[in-house]
Amino acid sequence: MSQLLKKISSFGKVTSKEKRVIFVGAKRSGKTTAFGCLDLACGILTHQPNSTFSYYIEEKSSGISQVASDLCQGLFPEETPSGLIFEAILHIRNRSQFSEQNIAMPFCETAGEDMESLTGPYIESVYMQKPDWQSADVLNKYICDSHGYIVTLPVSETNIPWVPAEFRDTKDEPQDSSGHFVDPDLTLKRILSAVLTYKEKNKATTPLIEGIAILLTKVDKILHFVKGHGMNLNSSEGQQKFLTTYFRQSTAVLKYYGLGKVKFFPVFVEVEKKRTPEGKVIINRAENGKPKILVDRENNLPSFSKTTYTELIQWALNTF
Ligand SMILES: Nc1nc2c(ncn2[C@@H]2O[C@H](COP(=O)(O)OP(=O)(O)OP(=O)(O)O)[C@@H](O)[C@H]2O)c(=O)[nH]1
Ligand SMILES: [Mg+2]
Repeated sequence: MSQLLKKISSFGKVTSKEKRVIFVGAKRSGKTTAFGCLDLACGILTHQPNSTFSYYIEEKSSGISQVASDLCQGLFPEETPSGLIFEAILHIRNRSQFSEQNIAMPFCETAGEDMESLTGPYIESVYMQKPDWQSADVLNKYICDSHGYIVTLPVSETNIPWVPAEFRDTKDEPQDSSGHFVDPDLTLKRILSAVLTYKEKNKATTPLIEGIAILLTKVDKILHFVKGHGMNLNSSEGQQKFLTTYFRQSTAVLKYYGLGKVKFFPVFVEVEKKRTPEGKVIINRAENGKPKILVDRENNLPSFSKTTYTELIQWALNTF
């Protein structure tokens, strides 16, 4: 680099303030798995030749950095204990000669029921505010005063009637604390409504939402059938049709934000399957009863939607 260029870059380097993009979703919607996949995708991007990208993980719960290596071993993460607020913050950075961009992505461990009690005060009327309003307020501000959101919506038999039989006996469906199935669409709608209500009430002080990503998780369950239902998830019409059919309530709130700001990312890890002599497809399971993940031993990676995760990181860097 010439002396002149060195001088310019040391004076003129634009370092953006760290933007905050919160990662939220219902319990069992695949957040921790998505975190592990993002960790792996970040690693891939970091190690590309001449890469300007780097990242680090701020651990908030012990074991979170284990997730990526567990996925490489074919194992899904353990259930995140309820009561934690953030399990990790993923910090990503793109540093070129003249600019530097920093984004923090806190993984909000708001198992559905926690999130509802925390965001409740902003949904209910002033006459029905909960006693924990004060503590909820701090968290609400942290969540609501963010520049963007990545929200997980899982493919689930609760929403999509044609999820194939082998995926119907799993224990991975979204549930509340008493074991009742919950509709991930409804949970997400509540989270989005709470953020929206907060932003409307605090227009002068809270940052505008610059982007929202919908991470449709567990897409491997329907990957081979979705086109047959007239919904090509790689086309924007197909995505629209899919979302408005199966995630009606969340999509309605997102429309209010302006769908132009919303980007859709279908993601998955692939699970091991086998066919019985009778022709029935069954999923191989680990000792803890969770499905086993298909592993690409050659590259020491799980079989997952690598390209889409890379696109998600690019989207974050281009949007914030
Ligand atoms: N088939 C399939 N199953 C998945 C995928 N991602 C997650 N799962 C299943 O969903 C379960 C829950 O995923 P997690 O990543 O733990 O979800 P979470 O949102 O962190 O859940 P909690 O921490 O319990 O709130 C896993 O144990 C798997 O059984 C996927 O891409 N494909
Ligand atoms: Mg989790």
